[in-house]
Amino acid sequence: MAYQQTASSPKCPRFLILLVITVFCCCFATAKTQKSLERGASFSVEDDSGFLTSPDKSFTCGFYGVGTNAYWFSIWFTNSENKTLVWMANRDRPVNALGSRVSLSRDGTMVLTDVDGKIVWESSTNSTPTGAERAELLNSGNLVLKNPLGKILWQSFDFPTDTLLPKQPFTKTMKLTSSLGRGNFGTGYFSFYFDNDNVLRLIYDGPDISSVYWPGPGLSVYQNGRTDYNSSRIAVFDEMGNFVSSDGLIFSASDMGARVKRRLTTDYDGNLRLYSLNSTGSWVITWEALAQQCRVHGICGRNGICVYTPELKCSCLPGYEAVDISNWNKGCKPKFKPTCSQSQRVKFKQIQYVDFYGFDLNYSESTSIQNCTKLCVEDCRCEAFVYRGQKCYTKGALFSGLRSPTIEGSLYLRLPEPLSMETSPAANLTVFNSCRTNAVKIGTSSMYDHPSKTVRWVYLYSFAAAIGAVEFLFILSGWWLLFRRSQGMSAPLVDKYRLISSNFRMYLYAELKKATRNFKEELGRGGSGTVYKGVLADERVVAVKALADIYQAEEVFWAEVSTIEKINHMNLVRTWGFCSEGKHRLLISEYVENGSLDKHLFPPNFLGWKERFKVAIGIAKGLAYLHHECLEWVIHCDVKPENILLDSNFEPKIADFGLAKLFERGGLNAVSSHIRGTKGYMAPEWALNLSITAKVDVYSYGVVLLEIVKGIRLSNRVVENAEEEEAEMKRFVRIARRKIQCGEDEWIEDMLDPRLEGQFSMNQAAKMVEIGISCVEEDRNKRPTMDSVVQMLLECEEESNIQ
Ligand SMILES: *[C@@H]1O[C@H](CO)[C@@H](O)[C@H](O)[C@H]1NC(C)=O
Ligand SMILES: *[C@@H]1O[C@H](CO)[C@@H](O)[C@H](O)[C@H]1NC(C)=O
Ligand SMILES: *[C@@H]1O[C@H](CO)[C@@H](O)[C@H](O)[C@H]1NC(C)=O
Ligand SMILES: *[C@@H]1O[C@H](CO)[C@@H](O)[C@H](O)[C@H]1NC(C)=O
Ligand SMILES: *[C@@H]1O[C@H](CO)[C@@H](O)[C@H](O)[C@H]1NC(C)=O
Ligand SMILES: CC(=O)N[C@H]1CO[C@H](CO)[C@@H](O)[C@@H]1O
Repeated sequence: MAYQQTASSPKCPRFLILLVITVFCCCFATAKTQKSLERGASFSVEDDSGFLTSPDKSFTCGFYGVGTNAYWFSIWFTNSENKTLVWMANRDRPVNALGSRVSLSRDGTMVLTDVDGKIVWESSTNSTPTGAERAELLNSGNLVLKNPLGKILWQSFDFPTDTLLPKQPFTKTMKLTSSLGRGNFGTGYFSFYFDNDNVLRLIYDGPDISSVYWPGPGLSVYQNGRTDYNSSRIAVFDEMGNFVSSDGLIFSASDMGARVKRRLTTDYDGNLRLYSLNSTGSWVITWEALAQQCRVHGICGRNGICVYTPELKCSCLPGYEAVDISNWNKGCKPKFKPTCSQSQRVKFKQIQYVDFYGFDLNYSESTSIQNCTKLCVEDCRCEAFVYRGQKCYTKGALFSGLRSPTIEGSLYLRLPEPLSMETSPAANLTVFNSCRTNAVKIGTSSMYDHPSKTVRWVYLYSFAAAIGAVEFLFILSGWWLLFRRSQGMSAPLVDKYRLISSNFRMYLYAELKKATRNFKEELGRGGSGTVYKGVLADERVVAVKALADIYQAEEVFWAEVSTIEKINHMNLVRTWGFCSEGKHRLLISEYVENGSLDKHLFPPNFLGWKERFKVAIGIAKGLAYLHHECLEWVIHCDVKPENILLDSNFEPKIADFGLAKLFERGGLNAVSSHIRGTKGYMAPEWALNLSITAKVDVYSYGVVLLEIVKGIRLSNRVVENAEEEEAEMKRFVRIARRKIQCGEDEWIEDMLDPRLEGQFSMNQAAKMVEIGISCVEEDRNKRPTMDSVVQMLLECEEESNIQ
């Protein structure tokens, strides 16, 4: 509708119509070429989107529309590809398309009204004298209100939004505040401003936190090349592209020189950039405050991690999910209930190359990771800790997360124990307490070991110390309802342990003493302790392993126990419970009648084909469970015939799992430099110092599988004779490969245990050799997963034509 009120006269309609038309034409004609808006005049959205232009036409002032019904009274570069806004009157409150208008009122105030007549914005402030006669848009992009003498009474330059233009002074009262996002003009979270100490800074001022991120927050004002003594707090950049500030910040556009249109903008991604407009109307960055975009704080919100690839990407920490995918500033929320209750246990996930800025609860130097973990476990506020070069930073909140290969150390994220393993695209995870060192041997396998022949690199280290329980509460199932307090620890740390299920319980030392008849029948001795046979009160036959003194670190023990408690599979030795009393640390597991595989397979003993196949598939299933299904992904790290026990039906049960530590190259050095496993069964990556994945078990399984087929020890366990024996496995693989390639008939018979005397399934044997060979590939990427091994073996399980 036209903005001038016409007197309505029902008596002369013709005249009226004529008048209206005249007025309309007049209006449109002037609107397009208008250089100023006079007092008393107004302009509506429907008239035209732009109603004021600067004399050189480089800037336009008017209504900037998005969609059909949202308009902002603003100033933009006329010649930029997409009208680039440099100033907005009402960034947080767009007006309607119909009936919204800007007017220079009688008292000389510029007023923006919405369709309902509500004032959305006005130029006057308490200090602004009224009486402006006209509004003009200058060549500099400054919208000014002038009095009849040409004196500027108000100017948009005094109220910047996110952009500073050449010659626009930037003072202590101003802020360049980013918009919310591309095409979302609302007030965002990032601001460029003069801080209280006279220094120009960039701050993230979000819904949860505020954090200064530029210049370098870790450095002093002087280290950042600034000064704080000049309190004039003024900065300006000239038409050549030189920026000079009273705090010593000086920079120039890379295309320094006159005649270029420039702007300095706090972008919605939190970076401050200087842009130049090129001849095709595109903006070219000629300077920016932060070279590394992820150094901007708050960009991925709380619990978010920023990755620069070189595109910026946000992702959530494992166990967390995005609050609003379209607005990462909102960050991520936990998928678990973040409580610190007694019933909740915690575990820590190591995330490499990640750091979070600030919010340190405690900082300590030269601390062990165990102590650092303990510090975090003890403090309910602690959400994670960063451990870097013996320095420990516990974090009360996780903001401004950043992932970069240059970051040393790791973040250890505190998560409630029942949370299952999540893989996050941003973070390569290491499960904290699975696949641990063999500091504590659990299970029954070692009783079958010959310690003299077994090469073990035992070391005492465990991340698990983490969980570091000191005091704990236990309710024994059934009748034995009683509380126990573990000994040998000092601080009250309890609460992290939930009640142990009825299938898994804590035993009293006296009970075990009785069950084993005072540890009378010794089944075996291993590096970590001695195993005794026992019969519990409920007549279950058990193997009781008394752990050697050296392995009695309470935290380690607890972590071990909590890991294996959950593991339950028919091809894995079941652990029934444990005992932790005074100096005694014992583990109670099922007694497996037939002893270990090596006792049955290798000469002078002999195992029939049916049993061999059953054992092969059973081990594969057990490992597949550990690798793929187990709640906590576990790598065994020491698969060998001695660790495979056979029950009365020759069903195999893997022992000694849940002990290895998942080694992570570049992780904690103390860990990665150690090797465990048994020579001959160890994958090459152990020696190559590569990261350890589940594929090390696949390799060991391959060796065992080939031994099952051949019926002799292909691997070497006799150290002094290493090379020769090692060669035997290699020779076997080489010959088998050649025979397969040449398509020799009957090749398989040469590869088999001659003692079988033809009593075997050709297909099964061929499949087992093929799988075995692929499992022992040097390149671990060529090895199959245990899941696929199970599949392949199942395909020929029904084989009945024993020849
Ligand atoms: C202009 O807008 C179009 C469509 O929104 C967009 O694809 C293009 O990248 C924009 N150009 C610039 C220079 O921002
Ligand atoms: C403070 O900075 C302003 C602007 O850069 C400069 O003009 C002035 O000389 C400085 N004052 C002192 C005492 O250095
Ligand atoms: C202007 O900048 C755009 C985007 O950077 C670029 O594609 C274009 O080639 C430039 N034009 C000129 C004339 O430099
Ligand atoms: C860990 O803490 C214990 C007890 O608080 C202390 O005795 C020990 O020295 C600490 N270890 C390290 C490496 O800081
Ligand atoms: C994370 O894992 C992927 C795939 O396993 C690998 O390509 C990438 O390099 C790893 N990144 C880091 C930082 O370890
Ligand atoms: C070891 C250490 O510095 N502990 C401190 C951690 O923070 C709490 C409270 O903030 C202090 O009380 C501890 O002394």
